[in-house]
Amino acid sequence: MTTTDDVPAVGDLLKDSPKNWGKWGPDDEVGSLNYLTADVVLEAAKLITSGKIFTLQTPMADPEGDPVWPGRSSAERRNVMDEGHYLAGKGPAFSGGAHYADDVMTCFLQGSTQYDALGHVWYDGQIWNGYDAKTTVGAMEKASVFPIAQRGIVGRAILLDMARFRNKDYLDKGETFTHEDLMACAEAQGTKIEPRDILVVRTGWIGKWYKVTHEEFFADFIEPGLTYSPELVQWFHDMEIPNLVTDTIANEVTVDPVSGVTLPLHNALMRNLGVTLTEIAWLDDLAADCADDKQYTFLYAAAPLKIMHGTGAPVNPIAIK
Ligand code: UVW
Repeated sequence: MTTTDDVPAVGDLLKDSPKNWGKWGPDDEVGSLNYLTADVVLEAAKLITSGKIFTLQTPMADPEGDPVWPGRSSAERRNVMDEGHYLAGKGPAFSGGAHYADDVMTCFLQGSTQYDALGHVWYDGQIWNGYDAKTTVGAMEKASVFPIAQRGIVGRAILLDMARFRNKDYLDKGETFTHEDLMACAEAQGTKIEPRDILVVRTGWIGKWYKVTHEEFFADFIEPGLTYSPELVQWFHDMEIPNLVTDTIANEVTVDPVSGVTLPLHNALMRNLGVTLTEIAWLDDLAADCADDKQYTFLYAAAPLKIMHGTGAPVNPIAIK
């Protein structure tokens, strides 16, 4: 089956791709996060030597706009109570006279630094672990972000600064790299990707959002990122990678330049292997520090919001050195 004369259906592209369905039981909803065992957490804790912490969330509800996928809109926050209400005589009267401010926010759950639910993207009528795609109708009944949020994510992470590795402030539109490039980047940084590492990949792309006009950012929109190959997917499988964190909106080059398929790694990694995807991370401060102290591995901790039935949830991950 093909979607056009030239572009294969994603199911055809991935027909021989490995799957972890059933590996953690028929009811699993957190996938490769199962690799982050207590032993992995204890090993990661040994990387804390200086007490430096970095928060990896990109600001939300920026009045200038948030970097979101085309078609989504920025988070909007507005006050529903503040001193203005009291000045207008409309603030609630508390005994003792206290005043307060309150606000409300509307946002895409995929529209900020976020964890994707494992059921966020699929093909051929099945989501992660083989659940029926009809379980997404109305509200995600299976593989929503909630079980990921309940579990939390803690492990050893490695920053792979692809932008610095390629001597750029940020990678070009549509610029690709492979797992072999990630390994070369790690080597150039004087470190090595270990099995079960959380991969934190910096392209500089979200940093670019703050350096160029929004028109320029979105013109001919195609993000840089990892690009699909059977070898790359097998490498993620063999390395038991639990989580891919990037400073791009969708974790991979927007369209695979070889097959023409859009976002094939969402399916190959997330749907089939259960790799959790974390997008729109703020990595520039962490990267500057890693370049300075040469410590590219650290303890990574993240707890997305416990949004029931969510396709994703905002998160402010923390890297601790
Ligand atoms: C899409 O759903 C297009 O991508 P993301 O995983 O970034 O939300």
